[in-house]
Amino acid sequence: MKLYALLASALIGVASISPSYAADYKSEYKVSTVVPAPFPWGIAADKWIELVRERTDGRINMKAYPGTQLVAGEQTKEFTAVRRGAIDMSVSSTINWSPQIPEMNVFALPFLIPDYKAMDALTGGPVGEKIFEIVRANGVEPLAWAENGFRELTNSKREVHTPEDLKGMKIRVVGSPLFNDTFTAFGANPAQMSWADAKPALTTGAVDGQENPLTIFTIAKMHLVGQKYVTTWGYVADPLIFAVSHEVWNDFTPEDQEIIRQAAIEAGALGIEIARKGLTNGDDSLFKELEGLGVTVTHLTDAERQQFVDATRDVYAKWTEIVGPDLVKTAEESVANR
Ligand code: X2X
Repeated sequence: MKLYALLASALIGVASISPSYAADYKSEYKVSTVVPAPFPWGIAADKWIELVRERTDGRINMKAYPGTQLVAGEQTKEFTAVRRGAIDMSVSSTINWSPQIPEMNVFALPFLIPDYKAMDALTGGPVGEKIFEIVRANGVEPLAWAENGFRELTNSKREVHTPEDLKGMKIRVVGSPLFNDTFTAFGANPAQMSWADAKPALTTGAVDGQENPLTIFTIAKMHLVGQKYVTTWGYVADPLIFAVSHEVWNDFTPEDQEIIRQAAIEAGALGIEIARKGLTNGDDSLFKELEGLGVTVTHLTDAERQQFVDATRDVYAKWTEIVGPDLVKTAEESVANR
């Protein structure tokens, strides 16, 4: 009798709380990324998934779909798919969303961001807020920032110290046409292609080089596809955004929304920490690792770097108009006051 009573009250309990969740929840939420763990990007996505699972006792089941496979590898079409609800959730590069959201090109304005402190000042300040507002107005809920990193130049041909060294080199780029403009201004020959096509193109020599954070270089073992030269120039930075399509976001209870948001913030902090490991705070182990792989790492002198900066001033001016002069001004102020 006692057992029946217990069981009955347990069932009533379940029945009375179930309408507040579960009813409309999917059995799986698909999380799009470009690269999986052990890239810092994939680790950040996995952490998000794990924290949400733990904190909802498995009620919210997210699963990572790397390689932007949900859009057949076409990473610059990811945002449209998230907006339409064809992708539930994502951890996404601003580069890949910049073809649809011109303001996101702010992070790729050549040489706007001199260091990590400046990157933090942008994502953590009014620029980050503005970008989140725009994403939200487009039907996607932005939750937190993580990081792919500073994109450094690599190639199979020679050490690159100045634009002269880059002349005529075929360089793989991705994102909005800003990247084509920048590499054309350097005197290189840019070729736009997805990440899925990049490694084969490097392997066959269809392209000579590419630009990506050094964690991408080491984990993807780019030295094995002929990339023998790395130039650290810090020309653009690549933050990542945790996001949820409003199509599914609006189905979550406010409590679950808060769990998902908080988990993204924590996963983002971890992602940023890993993305910077070996590259900052007096820890240069990643550069040592590169040298150990037989890669020549060229750190530019200020005068050499200035030549690249000078080469891109017209591109910077042109894209300031596209990004929006007010947002660029805010960004420049955030960097100056960091
Ligand atoms: O495609 C790239 O270069 C990558 C992996 O860094 C991005 O998705 C922006």
